[in-house]
Amino acid sequence: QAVFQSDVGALLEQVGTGKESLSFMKRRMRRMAAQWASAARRLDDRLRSHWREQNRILVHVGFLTEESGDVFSPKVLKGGPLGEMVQWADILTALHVLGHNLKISFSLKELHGFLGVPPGRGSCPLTGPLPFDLIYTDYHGLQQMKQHMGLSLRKHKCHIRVIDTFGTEPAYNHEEYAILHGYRTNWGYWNLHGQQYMTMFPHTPDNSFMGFVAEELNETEKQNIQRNKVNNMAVVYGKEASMWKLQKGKEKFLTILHRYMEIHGTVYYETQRPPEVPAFVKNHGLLPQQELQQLLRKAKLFIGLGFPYEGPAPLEAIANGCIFLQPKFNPPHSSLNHDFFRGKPTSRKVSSQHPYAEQYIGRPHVITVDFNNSEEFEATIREIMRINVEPFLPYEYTCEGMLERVHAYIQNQDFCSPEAPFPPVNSSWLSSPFVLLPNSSILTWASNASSYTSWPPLSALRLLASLEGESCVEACQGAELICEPALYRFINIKEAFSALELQCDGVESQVNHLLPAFSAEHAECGLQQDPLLFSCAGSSAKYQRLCPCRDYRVGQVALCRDCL
Ligand code: U2F
Repeated sequence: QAVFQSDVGALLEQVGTGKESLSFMKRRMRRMAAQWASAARRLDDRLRSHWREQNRILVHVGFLTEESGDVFSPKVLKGGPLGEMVQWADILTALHVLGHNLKISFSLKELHGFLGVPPGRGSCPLTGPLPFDLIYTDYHGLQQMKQHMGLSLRKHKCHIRVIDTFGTEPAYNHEEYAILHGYRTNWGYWNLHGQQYMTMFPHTPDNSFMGFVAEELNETEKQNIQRNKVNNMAVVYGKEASMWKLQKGKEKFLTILHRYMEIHGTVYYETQRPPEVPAFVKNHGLLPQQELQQLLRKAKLFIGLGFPYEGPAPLEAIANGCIFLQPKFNPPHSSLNHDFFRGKPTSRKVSSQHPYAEQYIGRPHVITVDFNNSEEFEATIREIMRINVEPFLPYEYTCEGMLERVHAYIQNQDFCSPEAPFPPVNSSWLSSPFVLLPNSSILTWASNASSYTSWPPLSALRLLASLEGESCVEACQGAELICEPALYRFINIKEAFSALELQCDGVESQVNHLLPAFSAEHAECGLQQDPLLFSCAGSSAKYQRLCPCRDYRVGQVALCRDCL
C-alpha cells in the first residue's frame, strides 16, 4: 500500500548535489513543498477508499547524464531551457509524495547499479526479472538503456514511460512504418505504445499528458495581487538574448507597447546589456524563479516574442494574474516548415507560441493576435489596459491535479498484459451497444460491452466518424470530446461502420495509421491491422476516419468522468 508522504527531505537527499540543474530542481522542490503537502492531504481524503499499490519506480533522467553531453546544466544560470527541469522536479516530487518506492539516477553508473547490470562496455542483458514496476526516462535515457541492456530492453519495455516534451505520434513511433512512409526522425521508432510517451502539455491524445505544476494562490493572496497590480507594467517572455532576435518586426510592436506601458525583461547577461534588448526595456537579468514570481505579481501583461514554444512561464504569469499576449502563427509552425520542430516525431501544427494557453485557457487571460498587424496589436494593448483579470491556474497544473493524474496513470495504465480479446461480435450489437443520439452522428456504446475491462472504461466511449480531411483529434474536439486511442481496439470492427450508417462494399485490413476509416469514393471500409498504429492524429481528404472519443473532466483533460 502506498502512503502519501508530505516530507520531501528524503527526496532532496536522493537528488544529490554537484550540478546547477540539480540545485535548481532542489530549490524548486523546497519552495513548493508546502503546496504539495496540502494537495496530498486533499487527495488522500478523496481517495480514502482506494487501495493504492506501492510501485518500485526508477527515474533515469537521461538528458542530464554526462554521457548524453548534458548541455542543459551549464546553462541553468545563463538563460538556457529550464522547462524540462521544472517538469522533472515536479515528476520526482509527485512520485515521492504519492508514496512510491523511488530510485533516481542521473548517470549511467547509477543506472547500472539500479538495474543490476555489471559495469563495463557494450550491452549486457538483464538476466533476472526487472527490479522495477515502472521506469520513467527520456529519449536519451532510452538510448542508453538500449545500449546497456541490449535485447532485454525489448522484454521489459512495457514498464517504460518516456518523458517527451513535444510528443511522438504513432506513425513516427512505429519503426517499420516510419521507414516505409517517410516518418523517420532522429527520435522516434521505438515501437512503444503511444501512451507510454508523456508530454509537457496535452499536445496530442495519442500520448499521455504528464505536465508539471505552477504555484497556486489562496484567496487572500489573489486579492493582494489584484490590489497591487501595476496597470501599465509589462514583462517580456524570453530569458535569453537570442529569443529577442527571432520575432521579426519586434522593435515595432515593442515600441507600440512602450507608448502605453513600462516594459520589463529578465534576459540573462554577463557584463553588458544584450544589444538585442531595446534600450527602453528595463532588464533585471535572469531572475531566480521566486523573484520572477514577484515581478509577475506586479505586472499586468506578459508578452511572448514567438519563442520559446510551449514553456511553463506563461502558466506562471497567468497564475499570478497577468494577461498573456502572444503571437498567432499563420501558417502554423510544425516539423514540416520550422527548424525548431524539424526532426521531431510529430507533425502537430503549432498555431501560436503557446497553443495550450490559446485553446485551453483563452480570453481574458490569454490573447492571441497577429503581431504584424499594428492596428490590431495596438487595439489589443488598449483593451488590456481597460480590463481586469483574476489569477487563474487550470486544475491540471495544480499540485493536486498532477497528483490525481499521475495516481490514475500508475494505478490504471497497463502496457504489459496482453490486450483482452475484443468482445465477440453478435447480432444484438447492431442494435443495442450502439445507440444513436438524436440529431448527431455520435453513437453511444452501451450495455453489454461495458463488462469488458479497459481504462478509460468502455462506458466513456462515444463513436464518431470524422469529416473527410479531418483527424480524430479535430473530430472529437468538434463534439466537445477528446480522442482516446486506448479505445480504438473496440471500434476497429466492421459493425462500427454500419452503426454509423457507412455502407461498405468491401472491408479490408491494412497497416495504415489513418485506419479504421471509410473511403466514400470506393465505398471501402478499412480496418487497422497493427494496434501500434491506432492514431488520433492524421487526416486525409480520402478518408472519413472512425474515432473513439470520450468525455473528459473540465480542468483535467487526461481523465474521463469515470476514470478515477
Ligand atoms: C521551454 O523552455 P524554457 O525553459 O525556455 O521555458 P520558459 O517558459 O522560459 O521557462 C522555464 C522556467 O524558467 C523560469 C520560469 C519557468 O518555470 O519560472 N525562469 C526563471 O527562473 N527566471 C527567469 O528570469 C525566467 C524564467 C520549454 F519548457 C522547453 O520544453 C522547450 O525545450 C523550450 C524551447 O521551446 O521552451
